[in-house]
Amino acid sequence: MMASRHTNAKRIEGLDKNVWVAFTSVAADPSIVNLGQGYPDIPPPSYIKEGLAKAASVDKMNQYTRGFGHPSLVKALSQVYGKVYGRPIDPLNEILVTVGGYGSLFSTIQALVEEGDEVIIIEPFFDCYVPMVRMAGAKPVLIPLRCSKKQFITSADWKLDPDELSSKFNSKTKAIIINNPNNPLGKVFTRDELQTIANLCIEHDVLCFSDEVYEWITYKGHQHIKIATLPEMWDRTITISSAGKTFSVTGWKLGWSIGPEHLVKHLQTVMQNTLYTCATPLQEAVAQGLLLNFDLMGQPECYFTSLADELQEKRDRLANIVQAAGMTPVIPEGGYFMLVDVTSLNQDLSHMVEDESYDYKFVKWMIKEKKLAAIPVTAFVGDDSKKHFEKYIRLCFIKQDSTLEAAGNILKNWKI
Ligand code: IK2
Repeated sequence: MMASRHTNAKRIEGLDKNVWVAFTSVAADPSIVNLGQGYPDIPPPSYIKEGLAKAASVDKMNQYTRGFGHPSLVKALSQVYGKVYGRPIDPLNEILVTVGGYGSLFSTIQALVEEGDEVIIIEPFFDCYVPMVRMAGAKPVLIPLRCSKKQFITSADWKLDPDELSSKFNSKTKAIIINNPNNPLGKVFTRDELQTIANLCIEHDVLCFSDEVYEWITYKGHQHIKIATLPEMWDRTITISSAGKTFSVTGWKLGWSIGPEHLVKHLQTVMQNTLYTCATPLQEAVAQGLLLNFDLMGQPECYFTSLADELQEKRDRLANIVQAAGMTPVIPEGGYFMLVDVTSLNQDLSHMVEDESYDYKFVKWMIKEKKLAAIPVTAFVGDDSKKHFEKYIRLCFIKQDSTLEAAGNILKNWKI
């Protein structure tokens, strides 16, 4: 065939592989127990579903709404986050509503990162950060969290080396992306850790993009702190969150970025020239859900905190199942994923010829032979760190007890 001149644009060169595209097709097979992609199989709160039905029954709610965020949603967000940040949030100028956490990350990076810039990303990272930085023409600069403990590991044992972090900042550094709580590790950054990052941002005049889609999901003894609330950080931080994660409705794909007007106005420029607006009834339903829980804040029924209470039991249950099967879990402080070290299983995969990391082979083998799906952890790191992460898989535990039990039965009978 003649070489076509219709090749891909350079900005997407080398970005064709994607872990979700590769591994989510298994979700369609009902014989597989799926602890892979991070979506709940527990029902979302009934008021959120009812709120959507009610919104869609009003004629005008089925038409376009304000581009940067439906008025009732940005108002509800400013109310909830005004309380969390301890400062008034201007609903029209300091918030952008867009398509999911993905859309928030994309509009942030497109709006503020320039060709030739460097962007620091902490490993393991949510996989889309690197391709989004590359699409903006910038260079991702990676730094790993490291763990020196061998037993009884929690996500708190994974730490940044402050000197190594400092060495990554230079005159080309435009931003650092943090994910707190972290996916896939579940790390919740302490105030001291955030202060170290903040000090470097201030010293080098660097922006911070803080992906906090799991902001409400932290377990007992751990507090989620917004880096934007540290001194001098509001003016240089965009904080990203997601309705999908907040209300267990990942299929709704609504997200928001919050930050100072002088930054958010550029995200709004990206929004008005790409997607323009998001689905009106979904925004109305999320607004009503936020207001309902705003009134309940501080009470046990508030979904912002009750979901974490429910998930803590599931986390502990999965950790016990994994340990009983002879594997080593990394107990997460937040989020709804657990890393599991599978080294001790000594699973021989030398018959699998593909040129892939051990974890990719392991997960493919486990799906086929054991009917259990997970996500390989090297999807969340750069090439240089693969060797440190290839014996880990990621399990998702926002699942019904029956799903966790089915996974437990597979793991219990592993050696048979
Ligand atoms: N940021 C992080 C850290 C996320 O985890 C997600 C959601 N994706 O998770 C799926 C998985 O890891 O299995 C996003 C951003 C994107 O959020 P949204 O779904 O609202 O676009």
